[in-house]
Amino acid sequence: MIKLYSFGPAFGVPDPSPFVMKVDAWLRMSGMPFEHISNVANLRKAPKGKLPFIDDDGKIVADSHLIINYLHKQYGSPLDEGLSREQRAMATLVGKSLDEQLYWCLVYSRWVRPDTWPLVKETFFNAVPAPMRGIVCWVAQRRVKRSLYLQGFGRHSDEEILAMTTEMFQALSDLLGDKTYFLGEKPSTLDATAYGFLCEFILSDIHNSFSERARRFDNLVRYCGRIRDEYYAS
Ligand SMILES: N[C@@H](CCC(=O)N[C@@H](CS)C(=O)NCC(=O)O)C(=O)O
Repeated sequence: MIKLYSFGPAFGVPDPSPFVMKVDAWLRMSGMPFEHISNVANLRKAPKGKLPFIDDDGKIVADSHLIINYLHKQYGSPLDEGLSREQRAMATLVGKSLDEQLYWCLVYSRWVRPDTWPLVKETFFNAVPAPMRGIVCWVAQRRVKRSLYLQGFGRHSDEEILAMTTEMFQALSDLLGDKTYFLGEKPSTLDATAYGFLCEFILSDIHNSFSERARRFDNLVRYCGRIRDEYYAS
């Protein structure tokens, strides 16, 4: 059985990583059996130092995009069947803009904002022995802030990042419209990606101005609820 290496439930969702959630949703939507191997210590085993990665009977594949490509090639999937070349192209580009832009919005909203960082600290670092905890948290947050700065997002103001994030939600809401899934009545890989990200803002129990903005888009809220009910009921 496919083993999905993940962090494990946090913030009221099955995993705090949108990339783990993307692969998880893709596997569920494709009807492929899999099991989670959840532990933050998986990071130490991760071939690229990041989660998720999978172990498919000894074949290790890391990175959500490469995992999905591998699984699609290896086993096929009903997702994306019947899509036109234009739909596939659009889905690839939209999916990548979530991976490369909305991801940093999420990271900023959790790791930098003083209203959410205490929760993140408690969730990820409570197991660290008390005398070490302060320094471990400080180093971890500094590393994330440095990544944000090098990526470029860390140079924007809070207001600018919130506005950019809201633009992403608006674009997703407009693209979804009143359809059941982003490309029609059937789920596609783009839905696995979109759900992976949106559930982190909309269904998580994090309450900050970023998640509050996402929750203003009724069709996105209904979309997340629908996918959760359909694929995560048991
Ligand atoms: N491109 C990768 C990104 C994965 C990624 O950034 N994972 C984050 C969690 S959301 C991670 O493992 N971070 C740990 C670290 O950087 O130490 C993918 O699509 O899987």
